[in-house]
Amino acid sequence: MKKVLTYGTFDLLHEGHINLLRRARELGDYLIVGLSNDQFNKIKNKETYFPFRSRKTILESIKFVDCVIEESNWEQKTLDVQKFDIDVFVMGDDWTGKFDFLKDYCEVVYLPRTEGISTTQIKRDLYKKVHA
Ligand code: C2G
Repeated sequence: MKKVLTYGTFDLLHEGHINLLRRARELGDYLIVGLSNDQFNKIKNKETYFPFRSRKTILESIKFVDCVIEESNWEQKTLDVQKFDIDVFVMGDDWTGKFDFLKDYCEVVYLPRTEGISTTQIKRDLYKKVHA
């Protein structure tokens, strides 16, 4: 079984996230998602609308996702790749090059981001609507 691993915050889930998860899953037979917990999002300077528990429930309901694990630090990836016997590590190409150190353990694939959508954009657009 070819196992794929990716990480993210996946707040205010949108089509860009789904496109990433679908393409990641298509690179293998089983997709594990390392979901950033609330403490790690503070380290990433990311304010989330939904707490970890809700974001986990939402992710687990997606047909492309087979398992959700917790992401709590920058250092866990190498361990996770070995622990879960990962064949392919996938991230959006805004991360190109950042995780090449994992090439010693598995294939590393950076997929083109979906243009024109982001959680930040959603928040900005909603703010404008409410304050127009
Ligand atoms: N993404 C995408 N297209 C978008 C928005 C996001 O392909 N329009 C991808 C990102 O490149 C990432 C994944 O969806 O691979 C999740 O995005 P975020 O939740 O923003 O994740 P991020 O904050 O980049 O966290 O250790 C890695 C980090 O946890 C990644």
